[in-house]
Amino acid sequence: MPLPPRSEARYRPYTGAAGGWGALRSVTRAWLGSDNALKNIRTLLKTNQHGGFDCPGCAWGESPEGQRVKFCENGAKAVNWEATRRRVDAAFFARYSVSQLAAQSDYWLEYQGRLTEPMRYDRASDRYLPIGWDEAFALIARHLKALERPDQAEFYTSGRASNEAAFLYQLFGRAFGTNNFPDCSNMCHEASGVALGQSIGVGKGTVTFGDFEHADAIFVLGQNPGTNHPRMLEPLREAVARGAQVVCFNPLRERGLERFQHPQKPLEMLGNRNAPITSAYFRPRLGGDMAALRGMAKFLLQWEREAPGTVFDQAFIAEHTEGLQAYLVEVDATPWAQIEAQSGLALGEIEQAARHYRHAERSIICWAMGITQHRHSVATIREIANLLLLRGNIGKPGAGACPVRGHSNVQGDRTMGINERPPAALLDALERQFGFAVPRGQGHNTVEAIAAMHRGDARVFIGLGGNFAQATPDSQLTHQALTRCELTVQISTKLNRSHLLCGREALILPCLGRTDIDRQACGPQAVTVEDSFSMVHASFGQLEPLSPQMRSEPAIVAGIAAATLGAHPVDWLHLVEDYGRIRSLIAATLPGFADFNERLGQPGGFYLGNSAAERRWATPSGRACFSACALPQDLLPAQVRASGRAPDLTLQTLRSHDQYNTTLYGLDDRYRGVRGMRRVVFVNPQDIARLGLAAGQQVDLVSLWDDGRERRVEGFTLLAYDTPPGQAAAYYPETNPLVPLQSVGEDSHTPTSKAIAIVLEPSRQPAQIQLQRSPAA
Ligand SMILES: Nc1nc2c(c(=O)[nH]1)N[C@H]1C(S)=C(S)[C@@H](COP(=O)(O)OP(=O)(O)OC[C@H]3O[C@@H](n4cnc5c(=O)[nH]c(N)nc54)[C@H](O)[C@@H]3O)O[C@H]1N2
Ligand SMILES: Nc1nc2c(c(=O)[nH]1)N[C@H]1C(S)=C(S)[C@@H](COP(=O)(O)OP(=O)(O)OC[C@H]3O[C@@H](n4cnc5c(=O)[nH]c(N)nc54)[C@H](O)[C@@H]3O)O[C@H]1N2
Ligand SMILES: [Mo]
Repeated sequence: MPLPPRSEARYRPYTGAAGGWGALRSVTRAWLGSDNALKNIRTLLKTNQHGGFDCPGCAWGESPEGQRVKFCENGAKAVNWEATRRRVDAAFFARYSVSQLAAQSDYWLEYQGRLTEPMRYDRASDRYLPIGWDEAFALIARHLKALERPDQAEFYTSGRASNEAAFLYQLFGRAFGTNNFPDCSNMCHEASGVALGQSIGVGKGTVTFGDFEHADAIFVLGQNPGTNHPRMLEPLREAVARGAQVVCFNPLRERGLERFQHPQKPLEMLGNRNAPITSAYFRPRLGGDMAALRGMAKFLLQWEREAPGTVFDQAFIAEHTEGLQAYLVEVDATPWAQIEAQSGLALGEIEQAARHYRHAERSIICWAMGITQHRHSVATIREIANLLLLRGNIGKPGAGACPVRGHSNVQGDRTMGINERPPAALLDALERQFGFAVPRGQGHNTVEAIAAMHRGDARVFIGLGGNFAQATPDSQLTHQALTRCELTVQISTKLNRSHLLCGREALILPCLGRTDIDRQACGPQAVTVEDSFSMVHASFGQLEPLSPQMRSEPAIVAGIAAATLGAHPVDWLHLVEDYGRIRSLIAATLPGFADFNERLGQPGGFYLGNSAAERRWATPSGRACFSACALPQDLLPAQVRASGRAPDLTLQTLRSHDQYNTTLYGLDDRYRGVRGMRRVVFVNPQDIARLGLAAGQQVDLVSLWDDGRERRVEGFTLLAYDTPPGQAAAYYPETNPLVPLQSVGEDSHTPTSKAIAIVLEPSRQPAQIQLQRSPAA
């Protein structure tokens, strides 16, 4: 049984810079362990290059001038992980029953290699057996056609799917008759899309890469770029070097945000001149950002009243916005005491942040999951927009809103119409182009899809990538939901837990990844993706696929569609012979894609444009809208209070340095000092003492929610960590069983993965690790 290499469990605070030798060591280890080392080094050099492939890591964009080497530590790990030679084939599945596989860890499952043949679950032997592609498509068609209503099918998408695959997938789902498109963005930046749509009329970021070179201040809220968007550290560092302010809001002192060494500049590493990144670092309570931002607005208002016309951009406000007066009334009505208590920051700190904002002519505000995964995330992001509007910081160079996206094409998938609440304009365009009626009702988002499958209302689940079982909240309930389906289909590159939670019937359909050469009838194909800056560019796979049995995502979607819909106005199989044909349809249907195929030739791709960045406001009133929203009365939802127990702590679930979402590359979290383990919970030493516990002890985490279910994860090692009192952290996905399905963001329906009320209980298991000196708070 191939076992991933594992370091001994250890915890020792990290003192180095981010990047640097540690990053280089880690990449080298990944290469040597990949069994494909030389090839992968050549492959890496093609990452994000013109004529190469788009990094399957994060959605950060490229500098238009272009550096020579364009990958980072975690991009290198992602490429290596995909480009393995290990295979999960028929022989593998003959060795292990599904129950035996289910007993393995998530880490072990993905480590086994690439899925190389289509497989069908055989309930009698509890094993996956090989199946031909045509037979697999026919099986799916049979199940879909047997449904009473098209809305009994769920079409999930993860954000690695290319534009071409996503466009075909949504077209097929709608031709079949449903808008049930749950997707990973429901768990990710949904709140950003909703809030920005309401405030400025477009649900995307307004900045491009070049804006980072002109900003006087860059705010980074609820984001850990050192791990999750390492290529962002360079523009941040350059900003500081030219005298701009980088201001962070994060309850944890994230190493990557404090100091950074460029691993691609060896001389700098030798000289050990690690560059500071932040000029100011504030540590709010979990969910406290809205209060902190409101406090900043209150200071700005006070200063504007003291010297009218010097703080607010009155000309911009008059020409472009509405709702200022109502907003200022709300700002005045928000008590300082509530701001201080809810933000967890001292007024002096908020004042300092407000000063940085006031003194910057041009500010960018960036954010990620620390902002979007709360109950009041939409209101918080609207408060970010309020602050930007007060100083005219949208639609001028060096300024704007920057929700930093996660998956490399999550933004593009939405642009392509993966949307359970599709705008009428999209549906109209599809009907005009294709001549069939599309469903107009709302479909299911991720949380609604789980509930529907759990009730038995939805009976077929198809996953275009991702790991639905582990990425979603309330794992126990979600796992039941999947197993209650008639059919579950996973279109995947690697084995994961979603393949082991089979419906009555189940299929694994192995697909090509970003690094693989994709050959169709008309020759090798490129796919396209859109980054966080709305730049669309082509990606060409570079490696010979491990098996001729693997198919591309567009080819798989077309195969399912052709088998299900039969004679149809869309000739699915013809389209995938040459992806240029799919792009022509995209160009004919979606705004911004005119001459799509022709424009792909441009190095760096092309800019889709953003109406707000041009100060055109696609809101009902045609103006940018201030929102006048009170702070939440209480950060704890009523169902926690109704549980009858007082929480010990609020828990956020986050990523380690060695993971990509549910994919674990290793068990280390270098910048937080953790090695060889993941079942750990970071708690402030004062809290550990207050709760009568000891660092190193094993504890169970139990979440509080008044619905009669117990949600518990067992055997976590308690680590004393520098986190603000009351605010704990632990890794996702191990803690997903704790997130109640009903605990979602208002208007965004995003699981509140960054604020879970928990109690700690001593575990029955003995401690597993030797603790070395733990950091003081
Ligand atoms: N290597 C790697 N890269 C990735 C990913 C990966 O797993 N691995 N995932 C990709 C995806 S899909 C996404 S969405 C992004 C995620 O990128 P991030 O959003 O950076 O991911 P998280 O690990 O969830 O980190 C959340 C950060 O927000 C802070 N935080 C938590 N709650 C709060 C809060 O209430 N207020 C404030 N101010 N801060 C808070 C946490 O301390 C942490 O630093 O990364 C993408 N890139
Ligand atoms: N508690 C908690 N839960 C969270 C989060 C959190 O912070 N805390 N974050 C949320 C966020 S931001 C997100 S985006 C979701 C992520 O949710 P998902 O996107 O569903 O999950 P991933 O872990 O990225 O999916 C990994 C799997 O994708 C498949 N895969 C990889 N590359 C490809 C490819 O090119 N094509 C295909 N077809 N398959 C591929 C592999 O089989 C791999 O096992 O999780 C969410 N869940
Ligand atoms: Mo994400």
